[in-house]
Amino acid sequence: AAMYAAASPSPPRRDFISVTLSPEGTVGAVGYNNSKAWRRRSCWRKWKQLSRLQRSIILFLFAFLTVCGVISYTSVGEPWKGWTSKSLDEHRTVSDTRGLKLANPAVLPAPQKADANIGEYPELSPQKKPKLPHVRRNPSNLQIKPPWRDARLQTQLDVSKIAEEPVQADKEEKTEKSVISWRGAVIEPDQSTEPPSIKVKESEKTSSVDRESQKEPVPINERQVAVIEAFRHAWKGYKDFAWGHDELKPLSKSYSEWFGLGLTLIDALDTMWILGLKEEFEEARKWVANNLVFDKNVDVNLFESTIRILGGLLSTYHLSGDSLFLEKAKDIGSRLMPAFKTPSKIPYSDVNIGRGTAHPPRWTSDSTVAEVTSIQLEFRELSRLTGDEKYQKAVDEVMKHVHTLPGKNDGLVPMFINTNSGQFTHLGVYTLGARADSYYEYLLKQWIQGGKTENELLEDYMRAIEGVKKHLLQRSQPKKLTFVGELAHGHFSAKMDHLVCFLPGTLALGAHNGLSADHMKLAEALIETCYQMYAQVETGLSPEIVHFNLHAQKGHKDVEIKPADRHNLLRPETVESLFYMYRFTGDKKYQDWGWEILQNFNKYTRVPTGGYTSINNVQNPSNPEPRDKMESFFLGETLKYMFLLFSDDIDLINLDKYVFNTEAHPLPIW
Ligand code: DMJ
Repeated sequence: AAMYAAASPSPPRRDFISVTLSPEGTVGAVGYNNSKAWRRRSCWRKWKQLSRLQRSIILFLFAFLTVCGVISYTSVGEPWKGWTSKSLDEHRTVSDTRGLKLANPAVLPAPQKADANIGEYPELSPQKKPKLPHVRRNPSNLQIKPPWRDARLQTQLDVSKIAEEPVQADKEEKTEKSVISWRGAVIEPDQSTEPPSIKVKESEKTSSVDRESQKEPVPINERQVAVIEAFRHAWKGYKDFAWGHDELKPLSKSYSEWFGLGLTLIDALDTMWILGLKEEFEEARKWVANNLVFDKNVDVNLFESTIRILGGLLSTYHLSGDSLFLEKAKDIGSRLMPAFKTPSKIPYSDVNIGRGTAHPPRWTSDSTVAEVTSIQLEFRELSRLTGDEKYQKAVDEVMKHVHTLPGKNDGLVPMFINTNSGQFTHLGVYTLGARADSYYEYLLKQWIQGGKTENELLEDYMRAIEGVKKHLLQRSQPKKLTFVGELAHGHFSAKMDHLVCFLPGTLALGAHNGLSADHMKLAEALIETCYQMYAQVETGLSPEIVHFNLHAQKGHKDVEIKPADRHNLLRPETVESLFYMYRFTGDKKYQDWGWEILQNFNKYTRVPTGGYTSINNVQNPSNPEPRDKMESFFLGETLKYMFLLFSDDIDLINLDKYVFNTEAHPLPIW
């Protein structure tokens, strides 16, 4: 500072040092150099005045401190260097190697900035990852090996011997790992993987099955055998009466067509893989190879065909490593793209996959919010696998648009969005049920899929859950069950769709990934409610919609059912959430509840000649009024989640490696 001051035209007052610059530009040091020389001389004089003993002590201390310094540098310096370069790498991969420009810029905060934003979400308290109660085998890679097994042999198993004892060492290893806190979220470093380059490496695309093949098969238990038996029974009906068609009509021993694309068969492919049904899988594969043709003049619903067909093909490709499924996925994926050609880029609901044209439903130019925001996992994965960014770009654009759109109520979204204006319509109605449900699910799941780097998704998710707490949560009477109602123009309705029962599972998944412990508490309360939606009903099966009693009335249960709502479509949401709850808590009551539900499906919906059917009346055990339809999600989701719920093998679709799409098709976490 003194030098700059001396160089200025009118130097300020200088009290101690005078410096001038010589014409050659060298420092003509008057006071400064003289005083330095003077200090050097006076130090030397003082050193000389010391006794020999004093000098030896000082030299010894100096040598000792030098040695200590060198030792501590080698032990502390290396990890520090590693940590620093890791965080630099993280920054680099986020901004450079993505390959595709993300709509939501991916920002993985560097560890040293961990606390920077704490306070913005005070409700997010760091939570330790729950300890896993199950036996864990060698760390596995991405895929599972086909567990081909003969289910008949498994009935002889001694179920009591099946993995129950917790593995302490492994638990400790888990909790010891350091965490990165971001806005209060605790994120395991090994989960916070770098975002993928847009095209997955060739080796990753094909070899995941081989990498798993070292694993020894885990024996299955009696309940899983019962699921396999149920699946085989359902499959028999489909095979005998509906082979290659969309849905089985088990009573009339025929089929119904929706898109004419073998919907049940495709939805069930990865379930067969997971259940180890080799013969059935091979037969279905042959049908896909020889008969599945997308070049058809047919209108399909973008959302339904994405989650069931594209999702089913992608997950089967990942589990089996068979490129046939990837080729088919690419084919259907590209045929769905015309849906995004709208003035607002919010996709139309329907696409003609043969003609390449798309349109909204006949009566409106609106699309459903859940539909346009629940196709992202699948299209993003398709981009990753093909290296073609157009799929991800299209769906990311939708999320980016919805992120900034006005009309939300504390993060809760309306149910419709206009494809011309891009604005929400029918404002003022908020639900976690039909038409909005999977918007919330996919916020969290995209965040997980992308390696927990896309902050806007997490922000929208956290805000929405706060919105749920603020506007939609109530307690019923007499059991004080916590439920999620609806809000219509400021009026609360105690109505809850069975569809909402995806929420406990999603909340638990968020908590497992480091979000607030409150979310887990809410998940526990809500799954109890979802179970009661079955347990309080005469058949032990939930209706499509329930109304909760807000006031205690003699002789009334918590759950009331309106005549128009008492059907059951074999839906998966409660079983899905039971699966997550069991995985994350190890509490066997969740398995027991699922077991009750399976038995009631068998009692009231099983058709003796093959297949299961939706029913019209869950309140009439003597005549539940079969509807004569087996939805594809019964095989795609309900039975798959049942099988996983009864499993103690956390590597059977490891939730730190896979994220399920909304149709229960597991896709890899990048
Ligand atoms: C499935 O197609 C999906 O789970 C979707 O998200 C909601 N509806 C059905 C199952 O109930």
